[in-house]
Amino acid sequence: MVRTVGTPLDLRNIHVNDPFWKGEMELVRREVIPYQWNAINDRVEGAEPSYAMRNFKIAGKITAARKEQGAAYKEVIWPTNIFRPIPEDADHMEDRFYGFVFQDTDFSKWIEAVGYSLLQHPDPELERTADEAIDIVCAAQQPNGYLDTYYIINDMSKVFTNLKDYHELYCFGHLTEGAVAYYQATGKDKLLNAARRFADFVYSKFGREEGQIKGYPGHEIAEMALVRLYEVTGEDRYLELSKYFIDERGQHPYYFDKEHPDEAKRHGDAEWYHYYQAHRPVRQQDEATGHAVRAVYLYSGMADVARLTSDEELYKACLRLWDSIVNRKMYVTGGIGATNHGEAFLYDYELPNDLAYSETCAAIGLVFFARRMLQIDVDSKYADVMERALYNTVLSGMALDGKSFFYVNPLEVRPEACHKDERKFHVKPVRQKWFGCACCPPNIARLVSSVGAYAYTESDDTLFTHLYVGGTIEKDYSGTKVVWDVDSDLTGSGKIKITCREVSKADGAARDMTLALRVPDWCEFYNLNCGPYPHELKKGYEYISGSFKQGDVIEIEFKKSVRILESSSAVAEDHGKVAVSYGPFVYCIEEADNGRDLHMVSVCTDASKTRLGKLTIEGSEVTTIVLPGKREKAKTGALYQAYTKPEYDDCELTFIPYYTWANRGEGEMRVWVNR
Ligand code: FUB
Ligand code: ZN
Repeated sequence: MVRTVGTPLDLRNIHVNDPFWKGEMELVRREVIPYQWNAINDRVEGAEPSYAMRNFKIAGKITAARKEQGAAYKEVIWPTNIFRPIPEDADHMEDRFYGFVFQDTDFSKWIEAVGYSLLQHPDPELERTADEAIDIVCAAQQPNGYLDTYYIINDMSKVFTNLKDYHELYCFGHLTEGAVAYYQATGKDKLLNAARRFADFVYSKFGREEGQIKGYPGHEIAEMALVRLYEVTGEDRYLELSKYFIDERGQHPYYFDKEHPDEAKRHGDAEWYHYYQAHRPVRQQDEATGHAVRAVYLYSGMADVARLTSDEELYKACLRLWDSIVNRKMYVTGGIGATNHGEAFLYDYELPNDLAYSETCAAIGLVFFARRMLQIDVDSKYADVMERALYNTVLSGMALDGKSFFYVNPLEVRPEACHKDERKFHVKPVRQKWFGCACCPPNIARLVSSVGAYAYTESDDTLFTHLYVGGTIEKDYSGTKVVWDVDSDLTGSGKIKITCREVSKADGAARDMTLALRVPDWCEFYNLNCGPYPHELKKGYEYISGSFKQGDVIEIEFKKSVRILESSSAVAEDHGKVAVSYGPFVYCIEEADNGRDLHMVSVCTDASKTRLGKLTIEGSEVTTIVLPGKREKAKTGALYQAYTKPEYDDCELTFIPYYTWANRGEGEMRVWVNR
């Protein structure tokens, strides 16, 4: 039966001190959160303004005026058919909404990251800033609970008239996620109550009853956000609404057709709306299609609802969609969404390296989906994908100094093409300070600062260790509290030591407790020392059970070796090429170490010829992989000439972890290298 076998570790019960992850979290705390605060207040010189806080302030004034003046209030109406209004001239700046229709989410993601960050690092000044921001946001809320500045400012009569494209339910979802996180971190419920009132308003408007809207979000996230709201409040209606959105999606006649009859006339009756995953009911879907971020956000919500309602059929759809992604549509870096066109999945095995989209947010969504599948079935195949996406594409999204970001994460770059070839304009050879559509950087901030909730899940009697993020963890085993010290060097030596620091039994009874330790797919050999306690390997996890005592030590060492990977022959793009990985990291070659024209080099596939090295990139020491290679001598004669046998020079190729590329200026890069 589909049911919950694990819930994410409550972030109040982990204090991260991992040598790798602590650094990433500190970057978010010190660099990203303050920068983002300036960005959402339009204080970053040279960056496109966000307008987010400004929009909330304007909406607040309007809300106050509506309340004070009642029926006498004279509505000011602005057009609601502009996806990204920008100020035409300074005189018209006042009292208009500016930015993308979903600009409110800049705040929502920021407050979510702030919540997680405060848990690891209390900061009264940041908390005060956050509280003031919350006051501004809540002041914009309508008496009926509605809270989306685009419509509050422009025209309330148009609320929920363009679910397909105008992101209201996406804004609602992000606001809810931020509110839950901030409440869980601080215990302060002002924003949570605002999110609840908004949720209650949405609940009253959507459903199968007469007069209700039979629609669903154009951009998903509300599905999983409502589940979080349900889990924190215990209110069934939020789960019910999430299930409603999931089940209504893709039903015939299409809701989006009713909303946009002109478009419906144009596209006829064929299966449509793949972009929105609304081409057919989700229970009948078996291929991941359309906009990749939307897709994985939806699948995450589906997995949540399947788990909480023991819905086998919905779970089976999740299994098929998971399989479609990870076995046919995922890059070796855990990136998804192969085309710029619609930021979307392509057909099976079509994974271009230089044209890749592989949006940072999509990899983040895949992490969300993987964790939710793990909550149903503790099988290491989910954690393997979660780790692949997290350590490679998600981290590649942020520079090593935390000051610039990738939206698109290609697997092959020739900078000239990024500048001159229109098909590749979406691929940037260096990270950008910020984006007009700034979805990715704040998404990285909220995921990195909550990594503990992905690294560990728990049941009454088991702590499931998926990612070995080092830290101190408190686990309540049905009344027996254990403090575990996880000393992890997963990204270095591969050694992990878990010490039972404290055991406090409420009732003095001996109780069996379990630690489940994942064996990563990249590890062929490991040593486990669990003292007197028995262990058993199930679905890629070592289960160690016993009545643990203070001072018990469990050690596991994952032997790392350099792995030379090839893709299925079905991936035409990677034919004749190999990729290199070491531990959780996928590697790449860069111009800075290997010169230009990386298409002319080929690498030796005998991993035993590897030499490991060290390199400091932007202040971070990384392990390099040096392999023998050959560089084909250039033939620079005519554009075409009679074939002659190629000649080669021996060379050494230096590989660096993919997430560290593009931290040394502009240059070529390749993950898949000729063999
Ligand atoms: O539409 C909102 C966000 O902007 C999406 O999730 C991203 O892909 C970007 O298009
Ligand atoms: Zn994004």
